[in-house]
Amino acid sequence: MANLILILGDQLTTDISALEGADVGRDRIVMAEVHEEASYTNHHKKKLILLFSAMRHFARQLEKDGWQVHYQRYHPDNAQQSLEGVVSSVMADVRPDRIVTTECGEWRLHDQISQWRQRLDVPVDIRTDTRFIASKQEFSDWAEGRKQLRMEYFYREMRRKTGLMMTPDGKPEGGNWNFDGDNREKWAGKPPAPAPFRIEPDAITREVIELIEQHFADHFGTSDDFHFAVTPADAQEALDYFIEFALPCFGDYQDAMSDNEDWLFHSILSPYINCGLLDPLAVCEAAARAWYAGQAPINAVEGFIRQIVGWREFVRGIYWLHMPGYAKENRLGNTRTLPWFYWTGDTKMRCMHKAIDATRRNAYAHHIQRLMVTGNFALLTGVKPEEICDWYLAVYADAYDWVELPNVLGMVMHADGGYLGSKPYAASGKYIHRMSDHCANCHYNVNKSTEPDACPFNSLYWHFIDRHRADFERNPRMGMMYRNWEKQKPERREALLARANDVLAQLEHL
Ligand code: FAD
Ligand code: DLZ
Repeated sequence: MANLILILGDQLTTDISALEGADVGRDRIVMAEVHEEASYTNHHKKKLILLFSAMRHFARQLEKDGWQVHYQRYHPDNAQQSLEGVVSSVMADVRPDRIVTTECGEWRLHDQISQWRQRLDVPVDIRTDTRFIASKQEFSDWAEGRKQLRMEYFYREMRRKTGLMMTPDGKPEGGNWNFDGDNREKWAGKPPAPAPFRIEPDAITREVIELIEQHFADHFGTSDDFHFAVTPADAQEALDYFIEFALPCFGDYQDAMSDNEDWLFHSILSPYINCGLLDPLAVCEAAARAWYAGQAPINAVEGFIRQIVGWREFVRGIYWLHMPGYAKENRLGNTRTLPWFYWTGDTKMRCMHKAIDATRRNAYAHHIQRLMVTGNFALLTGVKPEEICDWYLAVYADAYDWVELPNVLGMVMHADGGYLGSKPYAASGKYIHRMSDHCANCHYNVNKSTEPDACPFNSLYWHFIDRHRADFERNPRMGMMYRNWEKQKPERREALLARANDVLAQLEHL
């Protein structure tokens, strides 16, 4: 009898473990565009287009390869609007021996699928997702007994395991594990940033764009100028383009922000890596080859590889180690509602406007915009973690709970009490000024802190430091901030807190 193989929208590779040992002539593959998955958050229109189009292209390829694919296209009148609904209706037809699937990336769906054995009365084989370098078990073994988890140490394990940028005698190439200190240049327009890689929409993608415009018009963002890759071959071209044109400068300008360049030297590969169009290890191997061939410097290549085999694997490990409780953490006791301008970009703060507007247009903002602009602002103003997490889950083409949640709740909001990061990335406007040219064009003055036209980040920073004294005063990495705060005259401290309170009172109108 046949197996029913479920392939999810972010599992679009023939190497997916659910297909291992499958029988082309016998087994039935199920893929489905369903309302429940398309609407559990206000997904950016471009994310929906990317996933539905990539799913359709993948299903077509599977059929060409001889597989029998039951593919449900989205329609609001479909009888089945959930994955469970589609699977159970196909089961009625196929009467499979078992359901086979690869573990999914979200607790919400994982919890549902784990109950299918009882609910659908069929064995369910949930296989390890071998696209990750560390399995959930390996991460949990590594974490066992450690009081604090630090990415850097986990990253070294992953370098050893993969052999990426390692010498034959087991040492890191270049003599250091980490070249992050070299990756802090401001970008002043030179060298010019490469144009973003583009794929023009084909007939399938154009049809999906129409579908999304028709049925998801109220979702965040715009579908205009959709140019993401939607097949493995196109995503491979995007990778080749990055390696040739952007990787050489990726390290130097990794932390830079620009008023008129959305993408700078970033790879823009996360949407493809996360949905299966690119394999993360193959991406790192391509970067390493560029270093061995002398085409990119070590600070760029090591920095890039660290993001993927270090941060990406680390946040995923933390997610599965601590879900579902992790999503409810709010150790700083935040209560503020997310300001409305996160959805519109309508704010006079130039850096915020630029990051949100790029997000709205592209379903993309680079790491420093996410961390030090929109994230930093939410941290300083004390936004409720669940509201800022839902925003990040909705607005980016690469957003899935397993990667978004630890980045936002842990790295940005410090809501897990410092489990993921040793100190909050709180920063004043001076950091944004140092790393970008936004402030020159801003309504607010980054060199002022207490005046009505002062950059809001400046006073908010000190307000954050002051109100969280009990949380951070004894943190060795924060001691200097508290000493600097104490050094200021009482009148100055009072004026800073008064300005911050004014800012907080008029948050929606900044
Ligand atoms: P590059 O700058 O070119 O980096 C290369 C690759 O490294 C990325 O493609 C990505 O796969 C990986 N990477 C880098 N940093 C991280 C990280 N912190 N965690 C996991 N992977 C990383 N990444 C997502 O994939 N999905 C998310 O939903 C997501 N949400 C984030 C939210 C916040 C608040 C922050 C601070 C970071 C978030 N990240 C997320 C991580 C990172 O910002 C994005 O992976 C990166 O911006 C994607 O763009 P890129 O492909 O051009 O990355
Ligand atoms: C994110 C997403 C969306 C928007 N739509 C679908 C869908 O219609 N069908 C599907 O199988 N998967 C979709 N996904 C991905 C899932 O919601 C979920 O995030 C991942 O499968 C978790 O690994």
